[in-house]
Amino acid sequence: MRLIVNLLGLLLVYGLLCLPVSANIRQYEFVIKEANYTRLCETKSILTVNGQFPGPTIYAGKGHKVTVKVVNHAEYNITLHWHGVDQPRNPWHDGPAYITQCPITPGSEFTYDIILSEEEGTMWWHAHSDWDRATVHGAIFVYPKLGSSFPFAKPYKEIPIILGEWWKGNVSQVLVDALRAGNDPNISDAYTINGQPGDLYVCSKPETFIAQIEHGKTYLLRVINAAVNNELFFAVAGHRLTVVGTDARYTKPFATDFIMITPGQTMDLLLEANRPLNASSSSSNNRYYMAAKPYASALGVKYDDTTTTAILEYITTPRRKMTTIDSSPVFPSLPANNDTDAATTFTAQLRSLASEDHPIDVPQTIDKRVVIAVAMNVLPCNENNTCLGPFGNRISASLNNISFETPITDILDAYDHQIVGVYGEGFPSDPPLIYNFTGDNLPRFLLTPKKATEVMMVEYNTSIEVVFQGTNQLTAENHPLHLHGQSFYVVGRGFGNFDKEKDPQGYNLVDPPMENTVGIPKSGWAAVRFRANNPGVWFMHCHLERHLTWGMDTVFIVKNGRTPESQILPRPMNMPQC
Ligand SMILES: *[C@@H]1O[C@H](CO)[C@@H](O)[C@H](O)[C@H]1NC(C)=O
Ligand SMILES: *[C@@H]1O[C@H](CO)[C@@H](O)[C@H](O)[C@H]1NC(C)=O
Ligand SMILES: *[C@@H]1O[C@H](CO)[C@@H](O)[C@H](O)[C@H]1NC(C)=O
Ligand SMILES: *[C@@H]1O[C@H](CO)[C@@H](O)[C@H](O)[C@H]1NC(C)=O
Ligand SMILES: *[C@@H]1O[C@H](CO)[C@@H](O)[C@H](O)[C@H]1NC(C)=O
Ligand SMILES: *[C@@H]1O[C@H](CO)[C@@H](O)[C@H](O)[C@H]1NC(C)=O
Ligand SMILES: *[C@@H]1O[C@H](CO)[C@@H](O)[C@H](O)[C@H]1NC(C)=O
Ligand SMILES: *[C@@H]1O[C@H](CO)[C@@H](O)[C@H](O)[C@H]1NC(C)=O
Ligand SMILES: *[C@@H]1O[C@H](CO)[C@@H](O)[C@H](O)[C@H]1NC(C)=O
Ligand SMILES: *[C@@H]1O[C@H](CO)[C@@H](O)[C@H](O)[C@H]1NC(C)=O
Ligand SMILES: [Cu+2]
Repeated sequence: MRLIVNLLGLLLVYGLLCLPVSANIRQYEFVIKEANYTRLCETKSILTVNGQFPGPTIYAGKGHKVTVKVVNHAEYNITLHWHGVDQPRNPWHDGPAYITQCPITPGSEFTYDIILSEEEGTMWWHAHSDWDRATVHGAIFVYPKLGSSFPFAKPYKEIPIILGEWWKGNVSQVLVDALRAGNDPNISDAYTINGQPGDLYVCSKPETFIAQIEHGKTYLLRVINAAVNNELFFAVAGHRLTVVGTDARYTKPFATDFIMITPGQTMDLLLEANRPLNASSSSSNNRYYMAAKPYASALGVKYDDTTTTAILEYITTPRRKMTTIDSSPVFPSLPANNDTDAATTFTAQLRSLASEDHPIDVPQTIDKRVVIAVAMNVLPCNENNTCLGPFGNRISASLNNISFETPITDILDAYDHQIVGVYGEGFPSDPPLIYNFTGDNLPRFLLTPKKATEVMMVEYNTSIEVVFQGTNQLTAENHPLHLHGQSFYVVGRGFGNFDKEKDPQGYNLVDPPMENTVGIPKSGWAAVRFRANNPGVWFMHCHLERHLTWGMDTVFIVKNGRTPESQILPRPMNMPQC
């Protein structure tokens, strides 16, 4: 049962912590359409699902199947991706445009099968075409199977916290302009919590998101970073948070005053409503700000340095009439925007729950190690750019010195039909050039990547380790690398250059966190392990949208195994055509 209360324009959304129905297949219809939204004193038309921003939440039980019929009533090509859902053997419905499908063109429709397996907790869905995901996104909540329960006391209610980014201008145009100029895209004008910028922005106060809570109860905050280009710190004034899950996997609980969350990640947090209640006072004394602001790791790159807020409000009895906020609620303390130590210390605490009911299976040995240098680059201009980028070039980005070129027909179809010429199988297993990746003053000749569409072929059931090596080329930055089709164990992270003799000795092979998006530390590296037992065509990319656009992407094709159960499902009849 879901309760939606619209009280004096203050929207409260709580899902009760059980599923409305126990049916194993749930069906949704998502209509892509433009809708007018007013934020920061200006009204503009944005792309939405069913007119909602953020879009509708998908509720499911562990292991269930969900279908979403997408009807495109907009004037844009679009695709949707179910972020964090492994989609066993089902790359057909994974979503990235020109990787696993051709776009859903205006006026047409496509039904996605979302096959859930091991995921339990919070995920999300978003558009995976151009920058449409700025406004086309929503939550996916996956509940324990009937008869099982959370690995912690059942929270009283849950509160979705969807962190987003808002541009006053047309986001599609921001992308077009950035590609034309060859320079950094316009920064956003606000961050949002559940679609609302909050009290610190002009014209936003009356619609700030307010979650009403009862003293003595425990709440589950399901936090999703759906921002386009920014990692974020998030905290709640007056309350410590207990992290219990990330990326739809449970973690060993730990208490923290703030979190750092990269685009693409989710975090499940318990909040105990344990502040003393001031029943005699005006409501402001029983209100606490929740706030998010950027963790901006790149030096010299312009970013939106504003702060979004929402409010936790204790319900007093007798219930007070809600009026506009008369005085400021307590504000949380958040790390400085450039506080890499704070980001690192927080992230280092994440560990898998690894309990009897939630076992893990970290590959103890590996068949193959792939090292991927993650770099910012520049390319010479062509007639389509005006060269406003560094050194009179245009900005680009790469993995192992290949700046991914998106094909005009999808890779999965080409793989399935053995069409040659769409992609090559030459994505290198190691950086083509070994240099001091995290050195200062790197020579300029390193900066130019190759533009190509190269994938990495992976034998079925390979135990694979991927080491992402951050580089200082152009700008050092924390890059959230996201893999489709499987989650991975983050076995190690560190600063400087990865040392293949020394660093593996420090790996956590006991209870590393399982994630689908890992932040590669600025001027550092991260090592992940997984068993490649999900055959398919799986996109891997930085989840900062501008880096994805510039080519910080590649594709892993996991080959079929020998048995029918280890092979890609047959191609659905209704795939969109290019
Ligand atoms: C948005 O508002 C403009 C101006 O009032 C109007 O022309 C347009 O039809 C509206 N769009 C939608 C989708 O309602
Ligand atoms: C980008 O920012 C510039 C400078 O603020 C502004 O003039 C321009 O309209 C913006 N572009 C878009 C598409 O919003
Ligand atoms: C936004 O910009 C895109 C790309 O230029 C354009 O196709 C679209 O019509 C614009 N949308 C609105 C609502 O102005
Ligand atoms: C309760 O609120 C009143 C009125 O705002 C204030 O004077 C008092 O200090 C508050 N008490 C506590 C314990 O915060
Ligand atoms: C962060 O920024 C502050 C203020 O600009 C500066 O003083 C400080 O040195 C910076 N810290 C780091 C770690 O870069
Ligand atoms: C410039 O853009 C046009 C239209 O998209 C395209 O046909 C052409 O190949 C582009 N030129 C280069 C050098 O990429
Ligand atoms: C790489 O560069 C860093 C930063 O300048 C320096 O501290 C380190 O010694 C260099 N490593 C090697 C192997 O040259
Ligand atoms: C990337 O490839 C280009 C073109 O082959 C080369 O000029 C450049 O030095 C390479 N850079 C690195 C870091 O491998
Ligand atoms: C995958 O590899 C593991 C470890 O080598 C092995 O136990 C398992 O049987 C393999 N599975 C398949 C389907 O080949
Ligand atoms: C939309 O997708 C179709 C099919 O791939 C393609 O032919 C068309 O050029 C695309 N339109 C735009 C505006 O990208
Ligand atoms: Cu990146």
